[in-house]
Amino acid sequence: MEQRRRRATRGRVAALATVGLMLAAGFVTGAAPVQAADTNLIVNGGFEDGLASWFVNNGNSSDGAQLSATSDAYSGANAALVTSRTTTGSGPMQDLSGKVQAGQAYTLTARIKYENASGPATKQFFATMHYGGGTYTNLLSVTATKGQWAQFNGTFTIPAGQAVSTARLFFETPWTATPSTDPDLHLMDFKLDDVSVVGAAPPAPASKTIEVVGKLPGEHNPLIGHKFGADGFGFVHDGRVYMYMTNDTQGYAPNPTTGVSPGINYGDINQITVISSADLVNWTDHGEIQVAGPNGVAPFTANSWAPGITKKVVNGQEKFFLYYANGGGSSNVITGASPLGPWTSERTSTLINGSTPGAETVAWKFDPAPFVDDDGQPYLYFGGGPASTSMPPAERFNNPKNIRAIELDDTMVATQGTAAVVDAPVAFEAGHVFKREGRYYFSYSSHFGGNDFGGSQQPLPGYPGGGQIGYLISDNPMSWPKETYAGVLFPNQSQFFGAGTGGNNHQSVFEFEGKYYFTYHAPTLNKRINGNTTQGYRSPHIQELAFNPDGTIQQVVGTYAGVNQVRDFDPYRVFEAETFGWSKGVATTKVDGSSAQFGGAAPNLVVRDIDNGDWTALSSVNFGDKGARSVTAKVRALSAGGQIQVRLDTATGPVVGTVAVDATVGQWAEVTAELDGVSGVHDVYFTYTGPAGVDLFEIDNWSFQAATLELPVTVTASARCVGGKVYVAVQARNDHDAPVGISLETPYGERSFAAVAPGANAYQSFNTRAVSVPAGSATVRVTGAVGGQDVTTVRTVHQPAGTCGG
Ligand SMILES: [Ca+2]
Ligand SMILES: [Ca+2]
Ligand SMILES: [Ca+2]
Repeated sequence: MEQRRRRATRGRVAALATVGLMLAAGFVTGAAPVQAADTNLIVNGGFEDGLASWFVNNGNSSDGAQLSATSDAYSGANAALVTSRTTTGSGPMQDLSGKVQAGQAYTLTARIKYENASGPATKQFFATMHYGGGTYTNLLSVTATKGQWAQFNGTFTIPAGQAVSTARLFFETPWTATPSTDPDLHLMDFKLDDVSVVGAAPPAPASKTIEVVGKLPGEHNPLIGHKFGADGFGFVHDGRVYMYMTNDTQGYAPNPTTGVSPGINYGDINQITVISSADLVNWTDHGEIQVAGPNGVAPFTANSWAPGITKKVVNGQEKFFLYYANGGGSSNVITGASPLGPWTSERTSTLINGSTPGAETVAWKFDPAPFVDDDGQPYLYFGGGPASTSMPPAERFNNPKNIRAIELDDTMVATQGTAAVVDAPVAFEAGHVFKREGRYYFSYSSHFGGNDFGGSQQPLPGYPGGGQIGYLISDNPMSWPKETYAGVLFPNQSQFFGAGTGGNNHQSVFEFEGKYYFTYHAPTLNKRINGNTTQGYRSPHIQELAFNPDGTIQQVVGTYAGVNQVRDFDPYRVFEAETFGWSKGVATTKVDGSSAQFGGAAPNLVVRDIDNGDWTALSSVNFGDKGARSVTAKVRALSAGGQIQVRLDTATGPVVGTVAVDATVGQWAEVTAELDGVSGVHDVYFTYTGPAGVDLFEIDNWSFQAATLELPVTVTASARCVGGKVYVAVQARNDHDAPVGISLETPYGERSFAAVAPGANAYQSFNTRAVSVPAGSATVRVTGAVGGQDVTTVRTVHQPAGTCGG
């Protein structure tokens, strides 16, 4: 079928191939149209880096060949040699997807040679583009003489209507259905060198920036509005909550015209997104961990879904273990020196797979969730997917026995013993365990029925419906019979967020400062972008989790309001600009160097794509009674004339300061503005203005500077003669509204007063034991509290000269 379509395509492009022939033969003079930004789109066209970026065309399953480097080069040290060709299309290929554009003209050059002794005296070769499916177009042709390098040299224009999302260039001999009947004529070896395709530079990748306000001011769900994140796993360490998430933004590709992305493709995802917060409303974006894929921490894995993390002291060192699903087939773990890395792989193969004892019949060996018990014993919960077909349909539906519990050994990167069945009713995926008051809670997501689960079946009374979060309570982390089932703790998210928000879910539970919290996902940001027609891009949410006196869980209600802010935000320090409660129109990107706030091991991001009218905001910032004197931003100007307005409470609230981003364009610099009238607790909006249509600047971090706190005091000093000796007297009146400590210090002695009442004086007359003293100074040190903050004010007072007699 594909071959037939392919043959038809050949016919339509015969004329173009002829033009190519004429160009190659030199009948047409004059250079191809040259554009200012012309670029060679081919990587390693001279094969001087061996076969890097080249592979054998595999557009049809019958295509196949051996590709190797040869020193018989047209130029340089290397060329490519293709042998053992199984079809006429079996030849060297390079992927130009995303580089070539419809309607553009390109100049193609290449050198080709064949020399098989039994081959024909001359042979035609094609340069061909595979546009995906059965669509092939011959671009250029050349007829080579045996044993001599021939040259492709001509232009081709990609038709304006051609879809180019797949565009793979390869070299071949003219098509015939059964080349094996005359391999000397059709399947000869050939060599290739000096390939170039020159034309318009590749288009910039379409913007992924989310332009809508995805998290509405005042609301706390979804946690972030500038990117997606699914399967969130909440983890508490050192006073912060970290959320590790499947990077749903990785394959998000909104059409530049319609703004609508194709539906999510989990196969695109090999990164884990990390955010953290100390207050559960203002979240810091720590970017993505490149977990899997050729450049990943664990390159022997291809995907990184549904992370779970825990920490343990191993060989005296606290380490962080991040587990993830390598697609549906296996699970793995990487090791962090901190919750933010750096990350390494202690394994060279997956942790959970078909040879894990007790997991052989688990269809999907994914969704690994770690749990370390109070006694230090670690466990891993994993698994899901269709149940064994050997089960009766009703059992297959209600008790699929598709999830497992297994012990980890002390290394945390290997299992020990045999996995035990978790008999969670209607189970599908997303197992997770936490412990409360000596009992273990296993939660999970239920399946959606259908043929994989026994066809048309009904859940047993009390069992979950599709896509709900159920839970079990057990006294033993390895024992989960169906009798431990305790109910549904969260219905499907579409019950709360409406049309377009259904689908799968994945939960976790964490305890933070005495309260329990429940994490789940919902495509609410996707819904704010596209309305009720969502494409499956999920966002993290958190709700508080409450328990009944008997330890059962009160069913969670999903809301946009989310959870209360745990504490006010402290502005008097350097904090990352990629921290915000709400935002509009911005994106973030990782930059070289470490985080000013989180230290050398932590990645650093900057806020980018800042246009006129964009903003970021912080929730409940506490400036204290005395307030802030100034704000400083580390910025990189990208155009002249950018400004940052600091506003209170809303994006259109009063401007309390304006930062002129007047640093040299392209260089990082600190810019500061004085602030006026900023005290107490406020939401803070940084609103960005400047020339329209250009990126204004990037921001790395912020800091606010507190107004200097002083204790008010009135000080005097005098000298007089008493009984033939000079006495120096120092007095300090407490003008503060609360008692203060005062010390009076002179060269002739010191005296301290512990608690001087408001309006009262500290006074001491020091005997100098001299008949005459020169002028000098006395020091008055006042200690007290202003707005709950300890303050010391030091004043120096002039002490006049004094003399007796004379
Ligand atoms: Ca070469
Ligand atoms: Ca923007
Ligand atoms: Ca930063």
